[in-house]
Amino acid sequence: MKKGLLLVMVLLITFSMSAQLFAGGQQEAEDDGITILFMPGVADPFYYMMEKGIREKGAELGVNIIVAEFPKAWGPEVQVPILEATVAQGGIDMILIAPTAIDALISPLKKLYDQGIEIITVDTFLGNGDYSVDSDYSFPLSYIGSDNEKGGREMAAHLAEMVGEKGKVYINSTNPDVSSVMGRVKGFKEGLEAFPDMELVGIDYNMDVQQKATDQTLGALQKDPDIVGIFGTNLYSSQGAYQAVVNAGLSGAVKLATWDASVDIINALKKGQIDLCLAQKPYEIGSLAVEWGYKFLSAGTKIPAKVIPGFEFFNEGNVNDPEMDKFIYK
Ligand code: T6T
Repeated sequence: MKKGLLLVMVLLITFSMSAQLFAGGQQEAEDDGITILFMPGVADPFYYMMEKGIREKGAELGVNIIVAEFPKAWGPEVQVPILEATVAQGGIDMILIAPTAIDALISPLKKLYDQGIEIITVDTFLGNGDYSVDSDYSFPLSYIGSDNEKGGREMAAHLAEMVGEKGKVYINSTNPDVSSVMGRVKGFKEGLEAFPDMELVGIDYNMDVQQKATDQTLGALQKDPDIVGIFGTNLYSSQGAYQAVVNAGLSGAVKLATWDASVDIINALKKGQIDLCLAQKPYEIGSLAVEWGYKFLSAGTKIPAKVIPGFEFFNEGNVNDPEMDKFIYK
């Protein structure tokens, strides 16, 4: 009887110890008093992926993460009021923000910086993005995001190859004053210079409205029916341009080089209706931003002025490769 009781007690203790250990493994690190705010550019799958990276790294490091309301449209007039209202609630040590313009965000962010809040810009930057040289926009600690010019150059080379290095091409972009898409357009134009038989016939700005991108691309195809290739510089530009090419019955005939790996774009690539897609690494951008922010706030570690995760290209050869799945924005 006594032996039996002892056995039950041993079993109970073992069970409770392993339950505690298991729970410990699942637990997030303890909150150490650092609060970081994420201010996205707009409500889209790219920034949802970034939010995921931010939240998961925050949980791992014990950083308190606040995510501002996702702006429903792109632009400083929507983003700044959300930013200011969220910061006014207090307690923020650092802001990770995708500024929706290179110039209009300088003054609102400087005001917050002067109140003692550190800034890292993610995905987009202020001014020319060089925070290592003293200027009125060099107060952020770092830019963490893609090398958009490099991506644009590589995009041009791939598109040139797809169209036999000759013919007319068209760009659909979002804004003329947003660093990310500006860089992509600049790089693309530079990349085209290597192909003397290729001509850029136009560029339109859709202000991040997909239907506008469709209408503009249809207009460009009517004006220049011999366009052979189109570059969409972000998710909505790409999805809009894709829709235009489908509506015009030109799938396959006009090559589509797209930026941002949304599920819709990857599905279109699988169907052979899109030819190329550059996938950025938003999860990694978010995760790195929290990691560097934490190191700076907790130990004063200097953050490199630029932190650049790479990107990946989806094409018909690798789009069904399970290894590529993790680069789709889900
Ligand atoms: O392309 C991304 C981002 O990099 C850009 O700055 C804005 O548009 C996206 O969020 C895609 O919609």
